[in-house]
Amino acid sequence: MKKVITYGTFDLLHYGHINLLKRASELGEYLVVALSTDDFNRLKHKQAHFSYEERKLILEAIRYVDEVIPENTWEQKIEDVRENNIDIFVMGDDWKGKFDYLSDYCEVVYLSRTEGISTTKIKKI
Ligand code: C2G
Repeated sequence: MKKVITYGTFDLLHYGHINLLKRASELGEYLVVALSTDDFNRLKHKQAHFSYEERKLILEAIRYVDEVIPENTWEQKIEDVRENNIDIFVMGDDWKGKFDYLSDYCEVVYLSRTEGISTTKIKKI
């Protein structure tokens, strides 16, 4: 069973997130989402509207998502890949190149972002 992992805050969930999760899920048979905790969001200088528990509830309801785990630090990815027997790491291409170090442990795939939508834009509207 090919396992995929991706990371993010996924606040104010929108179709850009869904496009990413759908394509990520199509790369394997099982998709793990490492969801940024409220504390980690502070490290990312992000203020999510919904709490971790609320964002987790929403993500777990998505047909493409098989499991949600917490993302607490920048450094946990190698451990996550090993502990979860991950085959493919996926991120939107706004992160292109940033996680290439993971290619020693799994395949690294950057998928194109969906243009014209973002959580920031929704907040502004
Ligand atoms: N995304 C996308 N298209 C958009 C908006 C977001 O494809 N219009 C993707 C991002 O590229 C990312 C995922 O959706 O792969 C989640 O986006 P965010 O919640 O903004 O994630 P981010 O804060 O970038 O977290 O350790 C990695 C970080 O946790 C990444």
